[in-house]
Amino acid sequence: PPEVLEPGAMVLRGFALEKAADLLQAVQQVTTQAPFRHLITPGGLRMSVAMTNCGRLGWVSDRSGYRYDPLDPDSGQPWPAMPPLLRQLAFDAAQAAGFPGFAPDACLINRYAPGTRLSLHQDRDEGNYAHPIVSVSLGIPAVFLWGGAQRSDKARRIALMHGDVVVWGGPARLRFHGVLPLPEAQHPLTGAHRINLTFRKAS
Ligand code: MD5
Ligand code: FE
Repeated sequence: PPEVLEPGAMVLRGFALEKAADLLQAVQQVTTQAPFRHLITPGGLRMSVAMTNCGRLGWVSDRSGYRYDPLDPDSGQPWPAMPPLLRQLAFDAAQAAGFPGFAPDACLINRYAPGTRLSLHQDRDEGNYAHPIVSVSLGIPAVFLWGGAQRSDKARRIALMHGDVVVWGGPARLRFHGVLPLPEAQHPLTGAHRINLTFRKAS
């Protein structure tokens, strides 16, 4: 049964488990076209999470700010198409969480190595906050920080394991959130990495 975090936000434990190996193979196809890279924040810091994208739009950051861009700035080429397996999983997870018809146009792929963290932030670069966000965790486990509407609100800690899917919609869509530094660990499918797929309708 889904774990409801608050209305609109739920954890679907193991929802991606049986497709995990195929999902990771599709990610590998994407990364041969658009390799993982460490983006620079508008403040000039190198992000510890390595990122790439697939789909019509990709999330990028540089000294000029954050944006969704149809072109990979490293290659000048469009991002690789979203593999149908990924698109379908996001659609199915959103539906299971009560958001039928989810049609993501952007899939951000985050790679965490031991020590990598994602500091508290909100996802505010999308055009319409009525669309949910679907997040798929693969590889070594992580502790997700789930805060409130204000950065200073106390954050809950949620363990996210290989195959877990979280859907963030409704009032939960704009919560502050982050990921604690990843521990040293090994997973048979990803080695010392956590891979997170974040599906969004960006425009
Ligand atoms: C991750 N990525 O585990 C997370 C999964 C990012 C990011 O946060 O921006 O790349 S997405 C988690 C998320 C998305 C939207 C809302 C909320 C959480 N939330 O309300 O907590 O790499
Ligand atoms: Fe986020």
